[in-house]
Amino acid sequence: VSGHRTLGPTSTPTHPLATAPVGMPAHSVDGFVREFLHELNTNQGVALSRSSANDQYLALASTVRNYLMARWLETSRRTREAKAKTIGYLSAEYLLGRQLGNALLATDLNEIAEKGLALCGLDLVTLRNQEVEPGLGNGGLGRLAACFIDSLATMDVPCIGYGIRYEYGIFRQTFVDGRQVEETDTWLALGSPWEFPHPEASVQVDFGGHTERYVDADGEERTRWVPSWNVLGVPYNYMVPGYLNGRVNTLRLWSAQATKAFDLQIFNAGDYAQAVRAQTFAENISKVLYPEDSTPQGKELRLQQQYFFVACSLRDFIDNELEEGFDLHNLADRITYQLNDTHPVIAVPELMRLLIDVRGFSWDEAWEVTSKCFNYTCHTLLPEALEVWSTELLGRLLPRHLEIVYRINDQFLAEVDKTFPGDGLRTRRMSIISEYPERGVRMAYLATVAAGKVNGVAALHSQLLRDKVLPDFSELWPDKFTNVTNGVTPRRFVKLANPKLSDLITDAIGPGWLTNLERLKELEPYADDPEFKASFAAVKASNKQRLTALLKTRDDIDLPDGHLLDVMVKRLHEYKRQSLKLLHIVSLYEQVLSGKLPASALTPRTVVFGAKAAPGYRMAKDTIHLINKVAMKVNSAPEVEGRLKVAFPANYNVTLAEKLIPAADLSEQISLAGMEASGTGNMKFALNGALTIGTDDGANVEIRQLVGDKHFFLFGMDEPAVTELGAKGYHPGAYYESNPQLRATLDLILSGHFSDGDPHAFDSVVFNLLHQDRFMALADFQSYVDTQALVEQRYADQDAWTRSAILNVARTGYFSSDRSMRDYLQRIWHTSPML
Ligand code: B1N
Repeated sequence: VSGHRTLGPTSTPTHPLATAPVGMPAHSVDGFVREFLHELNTNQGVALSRSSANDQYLALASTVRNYLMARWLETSRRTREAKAKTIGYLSAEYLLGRQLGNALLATDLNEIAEKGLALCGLDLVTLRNQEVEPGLGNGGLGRLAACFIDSLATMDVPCIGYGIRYEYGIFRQTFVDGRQVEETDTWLALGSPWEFPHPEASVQVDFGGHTERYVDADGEERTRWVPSWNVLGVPYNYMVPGYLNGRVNTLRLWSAQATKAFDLQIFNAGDYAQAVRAQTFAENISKVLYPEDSTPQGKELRLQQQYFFVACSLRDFIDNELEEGFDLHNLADRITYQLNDTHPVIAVPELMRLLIDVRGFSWDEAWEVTSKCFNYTCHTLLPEALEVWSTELLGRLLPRHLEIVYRINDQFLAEVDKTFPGDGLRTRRMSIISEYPERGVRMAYLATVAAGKVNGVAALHSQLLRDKVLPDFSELWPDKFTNVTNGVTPRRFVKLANPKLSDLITDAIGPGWLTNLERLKELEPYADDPEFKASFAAVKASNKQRLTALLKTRDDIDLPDGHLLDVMVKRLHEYKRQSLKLLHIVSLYEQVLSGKLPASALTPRTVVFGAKAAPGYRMAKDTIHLINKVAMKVNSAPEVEGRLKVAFPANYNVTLAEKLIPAADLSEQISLAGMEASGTGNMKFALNGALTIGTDDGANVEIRQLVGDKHFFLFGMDEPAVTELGAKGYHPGAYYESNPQLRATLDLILSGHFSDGDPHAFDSVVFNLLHQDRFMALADFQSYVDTQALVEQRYADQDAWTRSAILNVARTGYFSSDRSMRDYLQRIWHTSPML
């Protein structure tokens, strides 16, 4: 299975169709109906009259797929022929969301499909709702990868996204008595019409064993890796269609399988059960996505996953995408790998190994190539999120790679010593190898040493990355560091998620903005146009109704009419401070309950939470429990009836985001300043006309600069203030003592009011806030509730609010992931779209 596959016909084709350019089916309702019924009959093997909704969905998916197929084949032919430079996006996560709607949009087939299906007595929306989204990511990092590959395809840039085909994606969240319970995500159970497996192109990946020195035929001393076990990587290809431009790039996800050799060896020895176990062992590698966002655990299987997909991906490009005989000294002319955080960084020693041990390069030649092929994006500042692999584990799983890392480190530290002679402290600080608490490989340092460019994901984050995480590196190589602020694809998060707003925008400024989002600026004058404002408000109201209907059927949640819709959706993490939002809710409730405030003084408000907690993250799970318990109490309290509601639909995912975000009035972006690298939900909300209440953190900083202070609710400490408070000693208890409203709020939770009289039910969350509060929620409490009062004042003037909402849309076109991709192309990849 290794090396070049035999491709193409074995003798010269004579049929005219065999050499003609691939055709494309015509766009007509009749043609569509014919193809749809054909797929239903031949693929699903059912008649329309006997078909299930799932059959119909699958038939529709393959019909649309067929329209894209000719373009896919043509794209790959054109790219090879042009020998164009490809972006190899290496990411352990892709949070794609549903595919059908996007494929219909990219092919302009939505109307035709709707009409054609209606002629068959079917409803497009119903069929779209059959799709189970592939949740192959945790949160922002995985969704960003999905947005980026969409933008590259739309901008006609050759890109292959490489990742893992997890059999089970992010867990399905349910609540039992308000506590999170995880269920496995069986996204493949009803069939997966968007993937194309290619078992014949499988790649073997080795693990374990030891290394040996030997002298080759030329008398050169060389090293060989003698691995002890291996698995097969089977590629599954997915289409990544550009928006109406005929380009279809590829996402290639790898699935692990046992190698035959491995199975047979054991089977021949007579132990069938053991052979099956071997298969299970191998297939475990791509079995399940690790559900940790921002706080990876150093688990062996995770390292196996990382090496598995990266080894497959490098081999795939070198063996199958490049023409035979290509001189690998020039590899950087044909591919640039983007490392999406440190998860794929093992690719660096893997490319070195391929070039040296397999291709016979010298160390220096190999480093010359490798150091031109990689760039590294860092997505965090949290120290516990920086991956360090113990040398014990790495040496056991990948002994040759550990040797290579040691040598990279020796060579690097020699360079440091040359620049800063005798500065032993500095060399120790900068070493890729850490010594405490155990000897380990700092993957972020390895990435930084190997990368041509290192970037953070928002201006503030990139600054802090230089100043606080990698200061020695930025001193040594100031030009290596750059920023590319994240973005989101407007195709999914404006056009698909908010069709009514999209129509309104097109009515005002004409078409074309969806691929040139800065054109939203042309909406600015409409912020003072009464007719436009009325239409804009009507779109928001209609999106709220759509959400109300969805939450009723999906979660049996009743959303009241006419409320300020206040939304906080993101992974549950202490640094994001869902607990601060909760304190605000309890504070409002407490003031009414204790008679300090008449209920009539509250602006009718519904707070919607959406958040998954990592299954092993106790504090996060306890916070979910507390939110649900507060929701139950508040929602049934007559004192705040009609004034305050809390909704927490379970299993927040991309599909729900597409309905929630367009309905929101207020976007909660309240992380402790300096902790959220960027955020991307913040961008989606602003683009859909929600106002932000937020700290001076991540991309919030840039959102506020663009929309203007008057149209953004800023609160809390900024990053220097946070650092200062931390340095002088932070004592959360002092805020409790000195702030009566905060005290009353926490005391109400401690009284057992939300836990059927049990005063200890939420000790973990409350005592953590009182005694530790690593993310300083209590310090920002007063500023937060004061700013929420400003929100209410502003919301009372609906006209002014709508004006601000329109200006948020008009001024945030910058956050298109098309712009992010342009920035990567110019500052990092040094390449351009195909002509
Ligand atoms: O990446 C997003 C940013 O917008 C967010 O601010 C940032 O928190 C997020 C280990 C991560 N950083 N690190 C991760 C995910 C999974 C995992 O196993 C870390 N995710 C982010 C996009 O830049």
